Amino acid sequence: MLSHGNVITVSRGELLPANTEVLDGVDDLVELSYLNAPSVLHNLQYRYNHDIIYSKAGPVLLAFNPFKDVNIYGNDFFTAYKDKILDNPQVYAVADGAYNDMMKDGENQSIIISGESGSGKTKTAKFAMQYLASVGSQNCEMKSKLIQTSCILEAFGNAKTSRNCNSSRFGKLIDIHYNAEGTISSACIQTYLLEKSRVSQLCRGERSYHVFYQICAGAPPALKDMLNLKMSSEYKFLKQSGCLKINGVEDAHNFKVLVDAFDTLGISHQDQENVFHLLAAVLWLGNISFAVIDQEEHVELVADEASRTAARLMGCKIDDLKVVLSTNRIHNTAEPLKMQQATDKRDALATFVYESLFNWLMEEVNTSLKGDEQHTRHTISILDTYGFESLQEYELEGIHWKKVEFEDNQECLDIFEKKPMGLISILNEDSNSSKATNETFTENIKRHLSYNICFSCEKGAFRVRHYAQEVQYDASEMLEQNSDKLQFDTIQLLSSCKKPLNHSASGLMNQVQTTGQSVGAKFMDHLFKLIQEMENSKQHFIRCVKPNTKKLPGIYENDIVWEQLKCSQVMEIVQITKSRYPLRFTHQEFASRFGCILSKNISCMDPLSTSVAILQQHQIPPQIYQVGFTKLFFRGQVDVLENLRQEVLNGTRELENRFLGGRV
Ligand code: AOV
Ligand code: MG
Repeated sequence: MLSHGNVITVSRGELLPANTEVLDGVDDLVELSYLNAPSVLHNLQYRYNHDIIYSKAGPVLLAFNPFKDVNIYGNDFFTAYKDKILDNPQVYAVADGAYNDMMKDGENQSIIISGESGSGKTKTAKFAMQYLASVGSQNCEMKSKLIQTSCILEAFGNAKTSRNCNSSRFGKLIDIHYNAEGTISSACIQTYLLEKSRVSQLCRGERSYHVFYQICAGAPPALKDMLNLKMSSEYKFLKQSGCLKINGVEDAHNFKVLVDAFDTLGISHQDQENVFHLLAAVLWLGNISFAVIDQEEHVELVADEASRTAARLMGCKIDDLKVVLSTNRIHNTAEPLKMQQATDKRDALATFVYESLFNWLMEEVNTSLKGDEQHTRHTISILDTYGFESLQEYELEGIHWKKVEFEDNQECLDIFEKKPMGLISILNEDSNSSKATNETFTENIKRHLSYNICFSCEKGAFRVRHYAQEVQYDASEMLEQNSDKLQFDTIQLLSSCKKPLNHSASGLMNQVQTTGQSVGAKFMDHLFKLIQEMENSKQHFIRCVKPNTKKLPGIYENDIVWEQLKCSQVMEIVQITKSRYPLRFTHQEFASRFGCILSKNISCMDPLSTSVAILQQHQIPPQIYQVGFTKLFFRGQVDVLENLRQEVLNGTRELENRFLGGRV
């Protein structure tokens, strides 16, 4: 009979054993006697229906997105986890575990958060950060700075997508440094892979970065005047998707919150003004238009409000902007452009302006978080990746507990660094070649790296087995990331503009001229170091799960959940954990749990003797358990005992009821 009362007939072979009801809603899936898909799903659903959004799958914390506020965060809960009054699965417990391990073992820690788009990674990262900021905060200023960074990062790096109204379009690693006493000494945020195309191109129903709508809605009149700022509906970059607002989000209010965050981080008013200038410049660049000037369809930039304002805000002459956007300079002659080329060049410029702004801001944030660096002893890092739907991203995927069978990491290092044919060299070479396409690049890396046991490649994606996990990289977008679309004349124009554009432009010139290393290769290098760094730390995994695709509370869709569990190999992890770390009870726990099924009087027996007596009386095969001094270890299941216990409890309850009934 199904739970809703329908009766169906199935053959015996199709039935899977269910766990006893006693095990309904256990904290850790490892505690389930039977580990089959329906049992696991049932357990998680049971918890979700009771608003228990966190569970353990062995060493991994599963975090279900509640899509509503659940009252389990904040000061009281912080204290309860810190003082170990609460120890059920929770992100605070993971953060606390990392902090304690760091203090105890003197080892760096990392908290790695994965999950698909909209599953709650960024929220979870924020809760972890809040905990870690509070636990080590005799330094209140650092705590509030750290907490305020989220607001800046999200304004500039998050946007509404079809899957998540506050989707991160970049990855981030937050390093929190502690001194020997366990107080925060400084912090550092590394960001990577900002989705740049979003600045100029939007899908229907999505939005660009929040900050654009915030400034349009919330800038005070004087600032609006200074920037010649209009409503968001006036800008082509923003209005193209037909979506300017997000339900329940107050862009104007969020602008004030952003300015407060800037102030808290000590970003000067002059710098804030620069930031606002460049944001408005990007919007005005998008409105620049071109007019056809001859029969060969060559175009010229129209000198109107848009181009004049954009030039003023960037700090360059309109004539220079006109030359750069209407022509390509080839050997000292200016070759006129056609419409598509000119708009592409305009969009590349706008994108670069935004990217420079983003990078500069991250530097400012980090300068502000520097604190008392020289006393840093250890670090806890929080990695918040970004969702699956994006092609640009890489994803820390799955956890392979069966550790790679080689002693050192040389094989893996070779993939990246081996010269001349490691990944970084190939990437450099191909991005400098005009003939290279995504296909030739993929072929190239396949040809040169397939020999390596840590490398596998399929359909444009390749995987590298790092020490404890496999990382998937997307080859198809890597080349694109890597090619610097900006032409030299654009870079020159930017170097005459205001801060921080001039800095980034000269940075670009230096980099290409002196190191010959392209942007993408630099990124790979960076990412690679980052992964190495995490592998040298003790890792704590959090896997976020989206219980439904409707983004609504209270809905649990079995197939959606199952897909995600499968993807992250949750069942394998639980199984391995179970076989490695069998069920454990202290004798005390075991005796008080199963004492009721012992026929002898146990009141005079110590817990160890009670445990042994229970096992013997019920003829539990000795090969499935071990008796330790303080604990009992089980390799298999104690289902027989659980069932007996249940029977006894039911019987007692019946008796009690009868007895009570008689008395009333
Ligand atoms: P993501 O980081 O995993 O997506 P978010 O952390 O942005 O997902 O979460 C998406 C939304 O789910 C949030 O804006 C909240 O409304 C809600 N949410 C998630 N976790 C919680 C929680 N613990 N309590 C309350 N609400 C929550 V992406 O960045 O798109 O991959 O690329
Ligand atoms: Mg996110």
